[in-house]
Amino acid sequence: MTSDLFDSVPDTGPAREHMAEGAVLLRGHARPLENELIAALHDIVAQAPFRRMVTPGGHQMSVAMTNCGPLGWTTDSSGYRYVQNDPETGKPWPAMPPAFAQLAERAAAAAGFNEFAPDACLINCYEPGARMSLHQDRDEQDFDKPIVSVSLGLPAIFLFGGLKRSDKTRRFRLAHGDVVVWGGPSRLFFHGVAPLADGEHVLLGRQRINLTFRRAR
Ligand code: MD3
Ligand code: FE
Repeated sequence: MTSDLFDSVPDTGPAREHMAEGAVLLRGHARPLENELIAALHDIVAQAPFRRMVTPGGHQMSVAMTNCGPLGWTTDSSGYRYVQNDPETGKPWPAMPPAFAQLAERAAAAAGFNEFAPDACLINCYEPGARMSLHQDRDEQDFDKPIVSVSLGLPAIFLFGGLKRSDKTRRFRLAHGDVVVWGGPSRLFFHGVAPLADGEHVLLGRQRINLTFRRAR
């Protein structure tokens, strides 16, 4: 009777997926920590609210951002850079919660990158329709260090290309609790996020949060 329910193919796939050389998707890896991560996120946002930054080209981003940790990524009309203080408040960025740093370090190690010690965590907030156009992350000093990302809330379609902007992109669905480690050759691959589809997440409502852990200096 109900056996078709149990026979259906899960939409999640294997727990660990190889995306490209150096890029590993750990599905659901952050789920055991979801409540701790979301509580810490609320504290961070109370001190350093999400804001939509302006690119050097003069466009306001659809994604709202904030940071925690010793350094935070920012952009304005004069360029992209990492800074110690929140330009909106003049205060240092909120501290990186131990649960954040530990998750990033352990995920990096699981992907073969030992002793990853992030000094920056960029926090992206997507509402329905928000997107991130194809780009490379090149504002960090050492491209041998990976970037670790943690997706929370609504699922997104992640676009993953190659070293050239014109390389074809593949699509990956990133859902709540998914962790990705981007190192090795994939560290400089072009990537982006398709416009977020509307929906309602049980813990986070109509939004997607992405934590990206970096070693900036
Ligand atoms: C792949 N964020 O913040 S996941 C970004 O979902 C960014 O918010 C997306 O791209 C997001 O820069 C994508 C994080 C990510 C970060 C760096 C990468 C993916 C990457 C560097 C190389 C390849
Ligand atoms: Fe990026």
